[in-house]
Amino acid sequence: MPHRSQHLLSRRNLLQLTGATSLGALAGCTGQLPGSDDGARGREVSPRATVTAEPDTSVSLTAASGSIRPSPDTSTTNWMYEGQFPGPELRVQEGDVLSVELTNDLQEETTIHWHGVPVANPVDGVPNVTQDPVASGDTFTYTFRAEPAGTYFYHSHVGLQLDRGLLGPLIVEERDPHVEYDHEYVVVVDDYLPGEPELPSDGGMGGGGMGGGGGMMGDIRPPYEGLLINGRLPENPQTFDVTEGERIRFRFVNAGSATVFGVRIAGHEMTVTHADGRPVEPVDVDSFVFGAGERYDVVVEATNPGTWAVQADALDGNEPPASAVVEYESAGEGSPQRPSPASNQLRYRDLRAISSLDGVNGDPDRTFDLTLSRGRGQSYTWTIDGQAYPDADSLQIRPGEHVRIRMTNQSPVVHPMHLHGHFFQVGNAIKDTVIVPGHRGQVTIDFHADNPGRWLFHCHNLYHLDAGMARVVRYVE
Ligand SMILES: [Cu+2]
Repeated sequence: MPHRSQHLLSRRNLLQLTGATSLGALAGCTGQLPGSDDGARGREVSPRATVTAEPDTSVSLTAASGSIRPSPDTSTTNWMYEGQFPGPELRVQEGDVLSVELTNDLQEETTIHWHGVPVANPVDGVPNVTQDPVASGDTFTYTFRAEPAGTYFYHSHVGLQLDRGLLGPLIVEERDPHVEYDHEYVVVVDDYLPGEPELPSDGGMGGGGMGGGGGMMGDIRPPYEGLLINGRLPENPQTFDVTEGERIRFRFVNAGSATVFGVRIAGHEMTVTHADGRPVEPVDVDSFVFGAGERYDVVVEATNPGTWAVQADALDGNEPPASAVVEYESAGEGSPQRPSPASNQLRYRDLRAISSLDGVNGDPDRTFDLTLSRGRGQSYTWTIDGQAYPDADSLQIRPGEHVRIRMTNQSPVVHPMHLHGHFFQVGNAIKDTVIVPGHRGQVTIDFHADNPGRWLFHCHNLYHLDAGMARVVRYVE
């Protein structure tokens, strides 16, 4: 990271000088451990051991460079797993032990993170936090019990590799779904960046800036050349075949690196059944919005024969929407009908988890008040309470605690915040990634400290993460 020493200095100065915010934050920290700095004061709690049982499913994933063809006349070099983009769908039954041997055929180090799955800490895939990165030419085996059921995805957690194509869906099937459906499709929505991702250069407010607000606090969008559904540009859409009378489950994954998508299906209502893989009381909508790292499962009743577009618009970009097609058996030739404007969009407060999260009733044992903002100064940095990871204090918690994190977003752009290793309660939903709206948006999450280790808590906008918007949540005793 640039400006390491300067940064630490400025942070200390900030703590001394800007009483209000910092003191407020500390005061809100009930039961603050002695020394919230990364000193050696709290003794670290050992993580849960990784599973040693024989795997039910064993998979090999080789990360390597290759070429993709998102449309017939577009071809670029990408990084991917098993020569596929998105990577192979991994599908297991709830409770199964999954073993994945990663082989690194890239020229640089890599890891795999199992986004949303509360795995044991040593296999969480965060470089230099839970493991040494896997060097070029090396292998590393991730073994974990796949639970709870849900729609997840896996991706590299090194640098900007996710935006280079190192991602794929992970489906953990429930043994007893709370909704009925006849069959299902996985829909991976993504932003398409040919070539090597780069952090915006210093200043971060030059040409091409966008993101609502602009200026000092605005953001820059990577030079995306389109939006994808299952690796395909809109001129080359995938077709989902359906038969009248069927109920179809769509598992939507936002695998984008810097895009909030608004999703609609023309001619059909969607019944949202799962948020971030967790079952919710079914709620009918005509659209939903999701940030990088979020997932929604919906069930659609095929009662309106024809050819219809599945459409995902970038809310923060102006590329043509990512598209796929729902086509009834009976439909003739013809281009798909586009969806009507959204009139009944899903809101977080519509989400009610089917089963509640243990250990988060009543008052929290510990509360963190965290401010999300753009770093001061010239370099492109994003901060949590003025600190840019890795030059940032860990958030220390104790096993068994009910932990609350209150976030306030002092920037004009949204931050989809993701906690590794735990689900959290937000409103009446249980999720692992939540959008904190811009312009002083506030979101409070509660979780139960039931999975010891070091867990990254970060913005899932990959560029914000890479520019510092992360902290390690660390279990101490
Ligand atoms: Cu962010």
